Amino acid sequence: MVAHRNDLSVPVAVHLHGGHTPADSDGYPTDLIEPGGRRDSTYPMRQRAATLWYHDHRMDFTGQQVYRGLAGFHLVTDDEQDALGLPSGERDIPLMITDRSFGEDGSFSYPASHHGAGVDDAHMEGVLGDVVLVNGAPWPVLEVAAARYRLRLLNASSARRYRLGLDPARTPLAQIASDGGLLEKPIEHSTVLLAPGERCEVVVDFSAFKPDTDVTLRNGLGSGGTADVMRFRITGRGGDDSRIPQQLSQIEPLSADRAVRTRTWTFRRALNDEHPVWRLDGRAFDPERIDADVRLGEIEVWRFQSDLHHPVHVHLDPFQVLSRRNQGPGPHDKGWKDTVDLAPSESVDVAVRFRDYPGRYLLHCHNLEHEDMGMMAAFRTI
Ligand SMILES: [Cu+2]
Repeated sequence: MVAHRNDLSVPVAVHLHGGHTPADSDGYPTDLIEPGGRRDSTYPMRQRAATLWYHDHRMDFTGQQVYRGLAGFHLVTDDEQDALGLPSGERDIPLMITDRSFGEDGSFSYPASHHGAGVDDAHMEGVLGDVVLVNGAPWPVLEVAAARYRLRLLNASSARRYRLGLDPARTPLAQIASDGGLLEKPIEHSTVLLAPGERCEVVVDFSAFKPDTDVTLRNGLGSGGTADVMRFRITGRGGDDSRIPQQLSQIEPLSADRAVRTRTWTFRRALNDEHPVWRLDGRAFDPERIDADVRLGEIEVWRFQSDLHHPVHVHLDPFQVLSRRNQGPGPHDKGWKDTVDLAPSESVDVAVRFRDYPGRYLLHCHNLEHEDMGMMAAFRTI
């Protein structure tokens, strides 16, 4: 149980992203904690070890409230993971990556709405900042020993996607986990792609670099102030008894032939009174409406279709990516996912199975401005 007390002057809603959480603790966008109020959330943590994060989910205000800081890590551990010998302690580093813009006085400048709820037409693509922050600091420097480190990468930005890689690229990024915890086997990447909401955990062996050198974590999709993310400064040799086992975990495949149905969800732009808006299945989110009933324990194929980039997030339970554009999963789709990056005009099939908790949950675009424009739907588990 976690008690959230609201000392702010605005209502908030708290969602544990990736949490396998009873419905009344999931942070539905209208389950508000009013100023001066308090709400107790139950997080049973009957789930695999994984890098979760909590963030605001208030209807129509999520983008600006997360922008101003209502987000943080929530790390789940378990015995399976602890026994593997991965880098741990001071060599297990959560890195929350965001982009922000600042006013002349150094305050956050959230441009999309100066008049309360919602997003104006000029920010249809979402809010992009011109400074990259890691754990709240602009372009920070981390001193590291010449040893293996586990980096838990989280894209907590409103709308920016990143392609992250080391410069110089002398050693691979060995991916060990994604949104829903450990992969079955590590995957070596030269760069990793992260859409808003996604997590990717990599092990980097800094012994590939000479002491007293700097290594930059770059964003291949950025330019100017968003091309660099942070730096690592190698301090010297360090003892290292960590390892990356070739078998990390076992994952039960949710195969399409066990699915009871295929459900299609379409993420597209629409017009509302001649204003462009983002819609899920052509409708704006209505917190009183249930858009689908789903039986607990059954496997379903959910087909997500897009017009442009949309990072699709499903609450309550993770899913497995089956295919993209009728081809196999992409290089960053392995393991249990709770957020999947849709490219323009793409169709992605995932297999999902909800467990344990009946109630009302969300799926939505995790571009926070798209979400605030109503690109969300409610499903009910029964
Ligand atoms: Cu979107």
